[in-house]
Order: sequence, then C-alpha cells, then structure tokens
Amino acid sequence: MAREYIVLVAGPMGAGKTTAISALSEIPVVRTEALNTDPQRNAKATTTVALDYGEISLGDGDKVRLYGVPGQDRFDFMWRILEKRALGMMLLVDNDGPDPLSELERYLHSFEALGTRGALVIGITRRDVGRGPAMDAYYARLTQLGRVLPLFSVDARNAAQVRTMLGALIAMVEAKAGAALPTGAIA
Ligand SMILES: Nc1nc2c(ncn2[C@@H]2O[C@H](COP(=O)(O)OP(=O)(O)OP(=O)(O)O)[C@@H](O)[C@H]2O)c(=O)[nH]1
Ligand SMILES: [Mg+2]
Repeated sequence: MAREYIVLVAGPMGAGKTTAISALSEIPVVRTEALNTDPQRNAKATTTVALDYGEISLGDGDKVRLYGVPGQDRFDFMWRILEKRALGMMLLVDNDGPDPLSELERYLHSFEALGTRGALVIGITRRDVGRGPAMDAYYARLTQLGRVLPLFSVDARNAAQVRTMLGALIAMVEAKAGAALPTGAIA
C-alpha cells in the first residue's frame, strides 16, 4: 500500500528551508512569505510567516509531504502542531548565521520529542559563503550532546544534494518502522 510521510523542515531564519522545499517539490510550493520585520536578526527581505508546503513522490506511489516551519520564534506554536504529525525532520543550520553551533543545540533541544520518536537528519547550509565553523565542530558538538545523527554539508539550492539528505531521512524512518514491528513480522 502507498505510504505518506510527513517531514518537517526546520531551522533558524535564513537557513534555506523554503529554498530546500522548492528544490524538492514536484508541485508548486505553497509559500507564506512576508516582509521581514526582524532585519537585525537576518538581513533577508522576506521571511516565512506560517509555513511552506511541498510534495515529492518516491517509488511505488509513496509520497512525502514537506512542511517548512517558520524560523522566527514567535511562530513556535505552529511547530508543535506539525511536530505531532511528523515522522521525521530535516534540520537546516545556516553556517553563516550568528551562532550556528548554539542554534544546532537549541533546535535539537526544541525538537527532542520528534528526534527521539522519529528520524532526524541535519544539513549545514551556506558553507560556500566561507565563514562559520568547520564540519568537525558540528560533529564535536553532537558528540558532546551524546547524539548520533547523520550530518550533511548541503546547499539548499542544489536539488540533488537536498534529495540525498531526504533519502537518508526516509531510510531512517523506515528503519525505525521496521524496528517497531513485532518479532517475526519481517520474513
Ligand atoms: N550561498 C548560499 N545561499 C544559500 C544556500 N542555501 C540557501 N541559500 C540562500 O539563502 C537565502 C535564504 O533562504 P530561505 O530559503 O529563504 O531561508 P528560510 O530558512 O526559508 O528562512 P525563513 O523563512 O526566513 O526562516 C536564499 O536567498 C537562498 O537562496 C547555500 O547553501 N549557499
Ligand atoms: Mg522560509
């Protein structure tokens, strides 16, 4: 039977969530972009205010519903609604942002329930800009936090790179589902 996966795309303002969903989606992305009223935090002209929505089909009729959750804290309540329905999350962190390592930690903490129950992959974006921590620093922070999670260096504008990340996430979701089956269910 065809399955549907609900996947959240989360991360700080300007990390590339809307861009990644647009790169992946086969349908025109539903975007809720408005003028950025918080230019101190990030200089971008517009920001997502409610959510982004896109879809991608996998083989065998399976479908992924992608929900981008807003990067601004004042939309926190939206995350909670979507988190309950999700099987996995792509966490994008802007390597060029003010304090990417703390942002990584903050989001892992904020989505601890989904990270434990579901699958989670991390993508470090905007590395081509040439500022910010090296990948080793992210690995070190994850180790410090006792978390073993797939970590990708990814350009959110590059569909192939984002698809690779999504593939890893779906594989994790399936592995978790398989692990949840009663003994003997997998022939
Ligand atoms: N140079 C570079 N630019 C990137 C990369 N990933 C995303 N961008 C750009 O970063 C900008 C911000 O991306 P968005 O997709 O709007 O970020 P967002 O996470 O949706 O931001 P909010 O909705 O405000 O929370 C866009 O101009 C993207 O084209 C990357 O890896 N490298
Ligand atoms: Mg956005």
